[in-house]
Amino acid sequence: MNMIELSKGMAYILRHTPSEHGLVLDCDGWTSLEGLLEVLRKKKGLEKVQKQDIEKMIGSAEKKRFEINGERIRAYYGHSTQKKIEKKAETPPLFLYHGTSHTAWESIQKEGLIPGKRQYVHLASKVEMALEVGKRYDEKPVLLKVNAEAAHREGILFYHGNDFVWLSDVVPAKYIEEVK
Ligand code: HQG
Repeated sequence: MNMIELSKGMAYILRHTPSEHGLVLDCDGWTSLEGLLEVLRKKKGLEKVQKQDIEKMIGSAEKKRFEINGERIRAYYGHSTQKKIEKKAETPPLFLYHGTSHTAWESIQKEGLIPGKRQYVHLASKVEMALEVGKRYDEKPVLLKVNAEAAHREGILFYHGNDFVWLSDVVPAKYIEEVK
């Protein structure tokens, strides 16, 4: 079984299209693991997928994207569903990073980082990770450094995605600088 296909299929369903697939997410993003397996089994190449395959994929993935708890499963971050996933606000590290394109940077300087289609802005606690995200848009991405401590102190909320991904609502431009 192709683990990348499995991970991508799960991300698409759990982050963006649960209801189109007959799944209901609760306010923390949890849904039925058995329900998800039934949906995945309709996809080419995933007809025989079992809970163990998902566990193996999660265990071997470089990035923690999903979490299983008993008979339930959820995506840690990335959601674009209408009903907002509730996150508990937490104290962020001093600085967080974001990799993006030069075009996006032009408007980020004016309006700050905005969630766009997703429910939250996604930030990385590690430079390398932000650069990797940015490379999806630009061979030489713009690396942005967010003064998370100052933003947090002045009332901007930050939430935990996974160990390396932090989430936020709009981050005003005054807390963001380009790392050259
Ligand atoms: C940009 C991956 C114009 C923003 C990663 C980004 C991440 C603006 C794009 C997760 C803007 C949104 C999410 C503004 C922000 N004007 N553009 N004011 N503010 N943008 O895909 O952060 O591998 O929704 O810079 O690791 O790229 O899938 O967000 O370029 O954690 O698990 O709008 O996806 O995780 O793009 O990536 P996205 P993202 P996975």
